[in-house]
Amino acid sequence: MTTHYRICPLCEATCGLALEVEDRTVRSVRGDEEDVLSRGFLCPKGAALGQLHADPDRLQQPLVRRGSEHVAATWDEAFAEIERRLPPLIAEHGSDAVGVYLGNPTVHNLSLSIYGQALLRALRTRSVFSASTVDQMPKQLACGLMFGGFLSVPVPDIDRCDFLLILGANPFDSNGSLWTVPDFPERLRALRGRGGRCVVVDPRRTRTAQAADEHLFIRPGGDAFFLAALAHVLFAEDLVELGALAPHTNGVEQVRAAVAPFAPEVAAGACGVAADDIRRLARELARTPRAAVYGRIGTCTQKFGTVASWLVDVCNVLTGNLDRPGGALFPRGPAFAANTLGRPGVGRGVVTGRRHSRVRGAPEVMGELPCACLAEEIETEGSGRIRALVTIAGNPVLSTPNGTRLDRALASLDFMVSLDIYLNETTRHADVILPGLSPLEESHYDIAFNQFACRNNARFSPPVFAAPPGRPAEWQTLLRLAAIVSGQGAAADLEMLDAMVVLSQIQRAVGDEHSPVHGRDAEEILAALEPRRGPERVLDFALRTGPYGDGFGAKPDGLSLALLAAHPHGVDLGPLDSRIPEVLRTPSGKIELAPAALLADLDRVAAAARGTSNGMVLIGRRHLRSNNSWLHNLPQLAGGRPRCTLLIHPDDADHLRLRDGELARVRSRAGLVEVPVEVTADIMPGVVSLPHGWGHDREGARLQVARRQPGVNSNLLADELELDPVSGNAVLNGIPVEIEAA
Ligand SMILES: Nc1nc2c(c(=O)[nH]1)N[C@H]1C(S)=C(S)[C@@H](COP(=O)(O)OP(=O)(O)OC[C@H]3O[C@@H](n4cnc5c(=O)[nH]c(N)nc54)[C@H](O)[C@@H]3O)O[C@H]1N2
Ligand SMILES: Nc1nc2c(c(=O)[nH]1)N[C@H]1C(S)=C(S)[C@@H](COP(=O)(O)OP(=O)(O)OC[C@H]3O[C@@H](n4cnc5c(=O)[nH]c(N)nc54)[C@H](O)[C@@H]3O)O[C@H]1N2
Ligand code: SF4
Ligand SMILES: [Mo]
Repeated sequence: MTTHYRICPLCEATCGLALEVEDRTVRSVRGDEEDVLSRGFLCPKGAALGQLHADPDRLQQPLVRRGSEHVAATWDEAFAEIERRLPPLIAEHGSDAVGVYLGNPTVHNLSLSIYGQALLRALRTRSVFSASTVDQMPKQLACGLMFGGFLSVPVPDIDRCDFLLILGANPFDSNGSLWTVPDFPERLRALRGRGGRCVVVDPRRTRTAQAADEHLFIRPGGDAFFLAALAHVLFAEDLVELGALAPHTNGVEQVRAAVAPFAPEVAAGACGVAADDIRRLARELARTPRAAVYGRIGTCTQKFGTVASWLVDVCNVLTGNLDRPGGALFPRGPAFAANTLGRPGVGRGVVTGRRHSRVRGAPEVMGELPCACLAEEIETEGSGRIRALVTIAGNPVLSTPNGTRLDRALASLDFMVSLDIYLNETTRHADVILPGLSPLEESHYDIAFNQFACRNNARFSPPVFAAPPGRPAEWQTLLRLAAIVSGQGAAADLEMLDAMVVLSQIQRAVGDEHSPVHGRDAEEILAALEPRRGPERVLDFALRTGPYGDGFGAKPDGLSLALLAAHPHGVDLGPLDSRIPEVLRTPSGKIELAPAALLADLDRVAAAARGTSNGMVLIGRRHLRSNNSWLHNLPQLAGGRPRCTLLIHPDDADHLRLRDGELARVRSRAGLVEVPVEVTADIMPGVVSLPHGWGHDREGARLQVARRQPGVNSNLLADELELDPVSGNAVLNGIPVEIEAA
C-alpha cells in the first residue's frame, strides 16, 4: 500500500487528498491534513474518486459509430475515421462550419486547458461555445469591463472578513465557485466565532442560509434591484467611502446618478426584500470595517446577470472593501494569470461584439458565442452553418437550454467528435468518441482556480497511476486532432507540435520587457525545460516566469515545477494582499466603476420594475453528492432518496392540490417535464426548484448506474431564446413555468 497526495479535480475547492493505493486500485481516500489550503477537508465526491477511476462504464477505448451502434476501435482507426471525414468538410464549407463546445471539466484538467487552445488555433473556427455562457460569463464580463481582465475577479477574504453578504450561491453544497474556498463550513464558523456576521440572500433557504446569521428570500432575477438599492442607500445616507481606492476609480458620480431611481421602496416591489432590510444591510455593509459582497450562479444565470454581477463589486468599491484585507481581494495566480503578466496597472481592457452570431446576431464575448445559440446555428441553412461539432468534456444536451432542440440538432450533424470519458446523452451523437484518461492517470495543477483562491498557493500533483499501455494523454489526442485539421495528417510529428506550443509562449515572454526572461534566448530557455514534455513543460515555464517564479535564475529560490513536486502538500504563498493599481489592465489604468454597456443595461432593469409578474418561476439547485451531469454513475454517490425532485412551497402545493411525492407536470415555453414534488417551506412561495444534470434515460448512453435513477432534464424547460443580452449568458433561473398535477 502506498500513499499518494493528489488535488481533487472535481470542483473549484481543489482539495488536497491522500489516496491509499494498492496495485492499480484505490483502497481509501481521505482529506490531506497537511494540505496548505484545504487542511484535511474533503466531500463525498472526492471520496468517490476511486470509484470514478474503477467505473466499468468509463471508456477505455475509442468508439466509432456504425449505424446506430458505437463499436470499439483502435486509436489508429478512430483518427483515420476523423481524417477521412473532417478535413474534406472543412475544405468544402470553411472552418466556421466546425463548431467546438468546451465543457466545464476542461478547466479542471491541465491537458485540456492548455492544449484545447492549440486545437482551437489549428481549427481557426469562430464557432466556439463553452459552458461559460451557462455559468459565469456575466461575472467575467463585468470584471473585464471594470478591471480590464476577464479573470480579474475579486474574492471575499473570508478568513479575515467580519461581514459577508452572499447572493445566489450555496457553498455548503457547491463548495464555492469563482472562489476557491475549501472547507467553507469551517471558515464560516470561524468568521461567526470571531463575532462576524453572514447574511444569505436566496429564493431558497439553503444549507448555507441555514448556517448563516440571517437569510432573506429574494424573488429570482431580483438581485439587480436589490443591489442597486443598496448602492442607492450608500449614496443617499452618505455612507460612500472609497478610502485608498479613490485615486484609482473612475465613474463614481455616474453610478450615483444611475442608482438614483432605485430607492429601497422601488426595489422592494421588484425583488421581494423589504425596504427596511435593504437599508439596514446597506448600513451594516458600510459600517463593518471588513466586509465583502459575493454573488454566484444565482446572480449570473439570470435575466440581469451582468448588471447584478457588476453591482456586487460596485458595492464592494463604494464601501472601500475592494482590495482591502478582510474585504474582496484579487488573488495572485502563480502561473498563467493574465493580470500578473505584461505591463502592470494598465492594458487594453476587454472588448466584446467583435462579431455576432449568424442567426440571432448575439455578440461575441471572450471569443465565444452563447451556447444557447448552438442548436440554431446547426439547424439554420446558409453559409457558415455548423455542420460538424467537436465536444470537449461537455454534456450540453443536459447542461444547456432547450435540451430537446439541441438533442435533435446534434442528431442532424454531418460529423461529430467527442473527447469524453463516457458514452452519455451528448456523446451518443458522436461519430467518434476519444476517451480521456482517468484523472488519476494525469498530472494536475489548477491554472484557473489558483486565480480565485482565498489564499495564495501553488500545488501540483503528479499522476497516481501510469496511463494504460497504448493510451494517449488528452494533450496528445488534442495535438493529433490539431494535426489532422491543419492538414498535417494523423501521422504528424507530435514532438514537434508540442515544442511549438511551448516555444510560442517562450517567444512571447522573451519579447516582453516585463517578463523576467526578457531578452533571453528562446532556445536556451527551451533547453532549460528538458526533459519535460506536454502540459508539465508548459506549466514549468509559466510557474518560473510567473510572479513567484525562479525566473530561470533571476530568483533562485522562486517557484518551479521541481520545487512544487518536492512539496506534495503544496506551497502556501500567504494571505491575499492589496493589488490595486498593479492588477488593473484597463486603458485608463483606473477601476471603471461605470462601464457604458452596464449603465445602459441598468435601464432595462429599471423598465422591468414595472412589469414584474407574479407567476410561478423555476430555479435550479445543487446537491453535495453530484457534479453537474456526470457523477450520477458512481454507486457511492448515487442511490438514497431521489434527488431530482421539484421543491415547492406548502401554500403553492395546496393551491395546486399537489401532495408530497406526487407527480407534477411542469411546462415552460421550451418544454415539459413530469417530476415528483417535494413540499418544503424552505423555498419561497411562487418559486419552484429543480436540479440540473439529470435525464439519464436516453437510448444509446452507457451509464448503467445513472440509468436506474434517471431523473428529468431541467434544461428541457430552460428557454434557449432568453439571454442576458450583454454577456450572452443563458437564463437558467427565474424561468416562467406553469404547474399542474400530472
Ligand atoms: N438549468 C441549469 N443548467 C446548468 C446549470 C444550472 O445551474 N442550471 N449550471 C451550469 C454550469 S455552472 C455548468 S459549469 C454547466 C456544465 O456543463 P457541461 O460542462 O456541458 O456539463 P458537465 O455535466 O460538466 O459534463 C462534463 C462532461 O465531461 C466529461 N468529462 C469529465 N471529466 C473528463 C475528462 O477528464 N476528460 C474528458 N475529455 N471528459 C471529461 C463528462 O463525462 C461529461 O460528459 O452546466 C450548466 N447548466
Ligand atoms: N455538489 C456540487 N458542487 C458543485 C457543482 C455541482 O453540480 N454539485 N457544480 C459546480 C459548478 S460547475 C459551479 S458553477 C458551482 C456553482 O456554485 P454556486 O453558485 O454556489 O451554486 P448553487 O448551489 O447552484 O447556488 C446557486 C444559488 O442561487 C440561488 N438562486 C437562484 N436564482 C436566484 C436569483 O435570482 N437570485 C439569487 N440571489 N439567488 C438565486 C439558488 O437557490 C441557489 O441556492 O458549483 C460547483 N460545485
Ligand atoms: S469539495 Fe470539491 S475539491 Fe473537495 S473533495 Fe469535494 S469535489 Fe473534490
Ligand atoms: Mo459551473
